Amino acid sequence: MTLAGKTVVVLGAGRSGRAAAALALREGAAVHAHDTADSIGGMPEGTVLHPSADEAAGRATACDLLVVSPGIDTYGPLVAAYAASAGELVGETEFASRYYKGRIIGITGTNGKTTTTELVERILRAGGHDAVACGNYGVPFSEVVLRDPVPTAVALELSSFQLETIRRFRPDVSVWLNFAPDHMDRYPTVQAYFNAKFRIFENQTSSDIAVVRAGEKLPAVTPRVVTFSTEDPSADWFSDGRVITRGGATLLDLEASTRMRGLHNAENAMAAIAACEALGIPVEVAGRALDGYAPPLHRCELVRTLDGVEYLNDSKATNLHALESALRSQTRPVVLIAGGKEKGLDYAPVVPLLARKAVAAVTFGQIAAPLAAVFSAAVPVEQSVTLAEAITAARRLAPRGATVLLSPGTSSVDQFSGSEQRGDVFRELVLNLR
Ligand code: UMA
Repeated sequence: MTLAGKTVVVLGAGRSGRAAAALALREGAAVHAHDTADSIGGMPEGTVLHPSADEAAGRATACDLLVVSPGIDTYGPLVAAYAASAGELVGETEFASRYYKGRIIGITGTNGKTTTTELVERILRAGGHDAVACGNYGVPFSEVVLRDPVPTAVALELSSFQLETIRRFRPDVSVWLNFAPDHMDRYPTVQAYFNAKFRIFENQTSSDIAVVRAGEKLPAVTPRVVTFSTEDPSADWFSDGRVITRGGATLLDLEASTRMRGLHNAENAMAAIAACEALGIPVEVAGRALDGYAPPLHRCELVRTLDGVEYLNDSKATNLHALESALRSQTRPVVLIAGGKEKGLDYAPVVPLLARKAVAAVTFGQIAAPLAAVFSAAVPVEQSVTLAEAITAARRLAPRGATVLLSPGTSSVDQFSGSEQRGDVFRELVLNLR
């Protein structure tokens, strides 16, 4: 009971907060949950609830350990108020890692984290581990630590929000997929966002491994680096997007034996195989584990073909880089549907790619007007308010043989509860088209 006699304050009573509170209770702490919402539900029994949290409540609260949920700005005034009288401030990932003794493959990057996390879990299981995909993926790490038996390995998806509050957290293998500006509504600069993510390597030693996309501009890191690439055949792992090779030998035929398509998926698969090999899982086992794999929903998911037009659901694209990846991998003329919440991103860099790949675009949501202004430098653009209106407009604009691609390029919370709900609504609307 390492926390016996200690007071733990959990700030944010969502999924992470609930799991962190349960873990702190197990460890014998007196646990208080604070949340800015006016009611708190679902916390484990024994937690003292403090709804309507604000800076004044924070200043009046002392604790030994403050566990901050990832959705709360670590550098904002609310956390500053709570941190003033806290012995130590950590995030939920750091907190859980202190009670976990299994192997950790930590996965970060601006895009592809979720797919890679899923692939790593699949390979780890094929390699004999009782592995779980968790972290930003959906299941909080603390929840996994509380399981009985505790899984022997985790595929831990890590957002910048989770990494910015680590202290001693040290993955056996870190995976750096890619980096592009995102979350500019939370970070003052792109560099600040990069710095948060780069902390994944901070506590690794020379006996640990970092799996990194070749060509990423990273400062030197301590762990041994293994590279993968779809551009540079001299990387440790190489793919042309169709097959994955190493040392010239084909390991996995993506087109023939999986439903993964596009260069970004080849990168995700290579990163996952390399990361698991670092934990001792033979590449042949990894190759067999990925046989038959179909990517998750909402990632360039083919919903249907109607009047010769394909409708693709890429609702998971919540930033510009993901939108660019989806556009780049299209082989038919595209009518792009994009838009959603204002995140402070600059969309001008996509204009040349849009001009090459698209015949028209439809914008919707909070950023419909500014996005339309940027996109109109490349293609004819129509503006809508709702996703339903955007689909109607896209259908009208799409010639036979085209692809209507929902790849919003920003988050959904101006109109939906999250990107999954947005994708589900898109699928349903498209399936109901007559
Ligand atoms: N809250 C406050 N004050 C605030 C903001 C929020 O009290 O200023 C409270 C809310 O009222 C709510 C709680 O905090 O009760 C929510 O906490 P949270 O936003 O940290 O969300 P969780 O439910 O704990 O989910 C988090 C991750 N959410 C975020 O990082 C925003 C989930 O990632 C993750 O799956 C989950 O932990 C389990 O580890 C989601 C996400 O959107 C999928 N991630 C971002 C992304 O992928 O782009 C980073």
